[in-house]
Amino acid sequence: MFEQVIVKRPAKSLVHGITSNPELGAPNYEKALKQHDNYIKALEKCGVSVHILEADEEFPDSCFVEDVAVCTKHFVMITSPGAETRKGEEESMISELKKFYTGIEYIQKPGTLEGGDVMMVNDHFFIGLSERTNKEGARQLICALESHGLSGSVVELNGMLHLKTGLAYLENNTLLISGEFLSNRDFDKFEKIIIDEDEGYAANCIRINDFVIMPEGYPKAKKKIAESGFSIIEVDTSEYKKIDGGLSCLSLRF
Ligand code: CIR
Repeated sequence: MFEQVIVKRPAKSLVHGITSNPELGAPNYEKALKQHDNYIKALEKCGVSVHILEADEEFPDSCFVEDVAVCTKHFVMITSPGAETRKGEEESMISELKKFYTGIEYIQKPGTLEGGDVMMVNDHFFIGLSERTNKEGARQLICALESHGLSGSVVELNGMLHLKTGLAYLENNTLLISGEFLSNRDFDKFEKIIIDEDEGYAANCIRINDFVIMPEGYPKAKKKIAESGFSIIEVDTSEYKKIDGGLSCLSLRF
């Protein structure tokens, strides 16, 4: 069960967010705000308390709060973003997380780690080694997890931005999976819902209590998730997609 969720309002500087798809154009700020409102409503429908932080203009990507912390049931790890323009974004999250956690730990340089690379499956955490998360960052997180009776393992990435760009754990031993992860043996033991290449963006969903929140506009993925017995809430995230952001990136859930 998740009880608390933290989100941060998109900044006007969002239009300068990092993107691997410049051909999609810059996000429309007004539309992004409306989509954020709807995202918050969807979270509330799942029965969690949503804590809404003010926008931080200094950091264009700061609405993607998932990347700056890894929340576990015993402690929170403040990360060390690997992207140059995101370094320092984590600072403002510390005081908010202190309201909920007494155990706060920190990834130390030269370790880098972004929360989008961390997928929690019960007491185990899969950690993607990506352009943003290095071996040292992953090692520090695994050490911290083990000292709290949890565990972690690394997954080599080969082109995906983050681990959860192509994977989502929906509970009940079920994974949404796409792209390069389809052939990865690390995920053999799971029931898999395969997301087709042309709907790859829909592999980034979040299971919150009784619902799966998924992006709007992916009919094949929606059908498969519904057929597996999950109740779906759809949210339009088109403006965030333009800068490589998905549903999970927009919240911290614990
Ligand atoms: C970035 O490149 O850092 C942002 N434009 C998108 C971050 C997406 N975060 C995530 O997948 N957890």
